[in-house]
Amino acid sequence: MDLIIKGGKIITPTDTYKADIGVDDGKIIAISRDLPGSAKDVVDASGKYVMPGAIDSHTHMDMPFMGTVTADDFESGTACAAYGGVTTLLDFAMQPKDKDFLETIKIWHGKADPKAYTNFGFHVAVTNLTEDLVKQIPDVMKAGVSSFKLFMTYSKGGLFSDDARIYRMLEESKKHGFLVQVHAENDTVLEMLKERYVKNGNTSAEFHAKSRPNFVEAEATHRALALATATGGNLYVVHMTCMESIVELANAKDFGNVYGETCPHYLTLTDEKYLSPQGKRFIMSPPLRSKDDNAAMWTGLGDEILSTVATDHCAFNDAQKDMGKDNFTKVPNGAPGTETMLPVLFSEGVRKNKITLNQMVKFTSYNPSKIFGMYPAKGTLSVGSDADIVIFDPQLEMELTAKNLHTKSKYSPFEGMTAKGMPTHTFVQGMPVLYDRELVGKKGAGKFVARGKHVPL
Ligand code: DUC
Ligand code: ZN
Ligand code: ZN
Repeated sequence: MDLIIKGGKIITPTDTYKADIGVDDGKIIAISRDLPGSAKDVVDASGKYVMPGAIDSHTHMDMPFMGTVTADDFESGTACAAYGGVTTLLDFAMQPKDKDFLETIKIWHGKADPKAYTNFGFHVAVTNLTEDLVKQIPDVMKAGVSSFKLFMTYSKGGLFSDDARIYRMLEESKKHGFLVQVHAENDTVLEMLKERYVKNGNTSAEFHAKSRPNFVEAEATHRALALATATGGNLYVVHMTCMESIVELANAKDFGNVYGETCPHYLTLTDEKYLSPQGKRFIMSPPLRSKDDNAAMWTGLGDEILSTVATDHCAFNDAQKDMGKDNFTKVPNGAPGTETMLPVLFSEGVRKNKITLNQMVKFTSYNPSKIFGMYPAKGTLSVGSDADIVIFDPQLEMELTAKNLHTKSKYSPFEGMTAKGMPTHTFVQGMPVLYDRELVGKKGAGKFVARGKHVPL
């Protein structure tokens, strides 16, 4: 055997038990109490949790956006992932307006294949849907990409898709078994509000949030859900942030195959951050909300109205954020997060009894593996599955601050928070990538995950 992980507590969505895990040739080959035999490496996991590696199903590495390019590429971004116990990330391959989907995927392979420490897959972020491109979808699925995101906003940045295009993709999703993701915000209303604030000289970071209030998100969420119900398509609403949107999702779940995601920052941070001298660092879309909205998101998870947590890792450094020094509309939107996802969820969610440890695994591994077509190779610890494994020390404390983290943004939105509970080891298909908190993996060793059809939960 290549590896035995001994004496840990195994955590799955449904079970918690003590057992050893045997790994050979990248796969889990045995799970049992006091596993007999020897291995090239034996890791003592006593006192720790052994969990399926996390899947961060929402990242933006090396992506051109708002006049710049995100600060983390697939080298630094997947290093962050490994430090955070993330074994697979699903990144948005942003379609250049003059390229088709297959060309877009090729561009993203060029960015990721030589650099990744962890496994990775792609969604296509659609910016220019035509009927010719719709015909290409079966070939895109053959290339291992089975999810497509459409933006209901960013008309100014050229990313916007209208309702008819979303409807068409939902129709096709039912036919072919892929997933349609939407970034849900009402574009014309928020653009009008932005313009009004700027015209009146209200250009500081707080007006980013004020120009994108809850109803802007909830209305677009409602519209996307209505289109999913009407078509019978497969819909996944990314980065949900507020109570009103959760209510829309809860109502629609009885009628359609619909899913919602939230992110650690929408669970733990509020719009007060925009008033701090570092307010620009928190400019992301949708924006941070209120304490009540944080609470609603935890309830949405606890009650399993939401299905996943992912990070929307979209890192920019301070110099990039300063592109909008005098005007919030020019600040590149986004924040880093993949390294801190499990520590924040564990410290703020599991420790504070808002979700269970088994639910944490469900939202960050099992559910995304099913929804995004990777189950049972990923998302579980069972014999025959890929040995994507994280060993997590619930007692290990770390301050979530730039000097301890690895994003090229050189700050964390959770700056000042101390997490209690950190990954110590991350194995990707049996390969040690993080070992005793040391990055030991090889750049370029991470593999593309060719995904299958969406599997309804
Ligand atoms: N929101 C962000 O904050 N960044 C990237 C794209 C997005 O939708
Ligand atoms: Zn988005
Ligand atoms: Zn995003």
